[in-house]
Amino acid sequence: MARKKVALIGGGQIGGVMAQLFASRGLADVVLFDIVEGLPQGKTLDIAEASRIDRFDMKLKGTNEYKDIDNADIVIITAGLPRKPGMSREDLLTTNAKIMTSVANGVKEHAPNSIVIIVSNPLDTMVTLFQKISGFPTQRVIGQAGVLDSSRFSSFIAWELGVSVMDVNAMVLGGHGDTMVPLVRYANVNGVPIMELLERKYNDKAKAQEVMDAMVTRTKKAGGEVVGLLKTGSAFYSPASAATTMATAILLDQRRVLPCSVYLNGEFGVEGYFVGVPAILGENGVEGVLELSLNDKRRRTSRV
Ligand code: A3D
Repeated sequence: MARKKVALIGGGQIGGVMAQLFASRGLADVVLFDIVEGLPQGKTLDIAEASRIDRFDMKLKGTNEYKDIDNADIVIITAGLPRKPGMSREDLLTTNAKIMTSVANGVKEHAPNSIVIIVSNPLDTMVTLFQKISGFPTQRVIGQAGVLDSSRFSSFIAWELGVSVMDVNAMVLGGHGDTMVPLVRYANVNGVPIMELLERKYNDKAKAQEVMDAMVTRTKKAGGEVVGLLKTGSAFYSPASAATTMATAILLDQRRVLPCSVYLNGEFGVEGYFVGVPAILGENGVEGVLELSLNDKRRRTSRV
């Protein structure tokens, strides 16, 4: 079987971590593209020089030329400015829309059959813009947000209950920002509803609700919490893990159910928008959408 090729557009913080994850996990050969000369070349050389230590032989190439992404199976886009303290994701719109326009044209020309995962913010707008400019079939255009937001929500639940995060299942749907919707009713520890566990822990319904509300609020503001601490940029380890997990599901045709921003064709009663919903990811990209019932408030806030 031929090796798979992943092209990472944007060799900044998230792009660099992803390059290391793909190579060290033996998932695919990696091309790291950036407009800054030397940056992707330096990062890929640095990662490749750890190959003996981490025991991988995937090829890594840093480049400033689109021709090097030719025939990539998967393209992951992180090109664009990240937030600084005090900025909303929407503040990035004007600059990142220009960047996304040039990236979409480059990907359309050089990797026209690829499946594309977008991470650049503001996420939902960037996904829509990429699809419009590239004209790619919507099945092959996917936004990363829900995998990270769900992991954050699951982590807060695990820390609160003192259980392994591996046994926590919690999903966040909707947009990546104020409109995200952590699904409290469906959150569970190996099938046991979280609210039931919180009520047992505190022996007080009101207190349990207060604790859950605080975790929901922290999840919605989790990106900003990291920005406030780092001061120079936004989260990058966890977004890199999230996008790599989505790409892995596609590369290995795992049909994993992951919350992602995907184009809806009537699912959840929505037609023609990219929305964060549970999607089945496999070798063709979006293989399906899992529908679930939401109450009216959740429907309105998430546009689902
Ligand atoms: P950063 O470390 O600044 O990397 C961005 C890279 O993009 C830089 O190296 C730039 O040189 C490069 N770049 C700029 N213009 C172009 C271009 N035209 N073509 C190719 N590369 C270009 O940022 P980062 O890696 O921390 O974040 C990247 C993006 O992801 C930002 O927009 C963040 O807001 C976003 N982000 C999204 C999430 C989600 O969960 C959706 C989480 C964290 C960050």
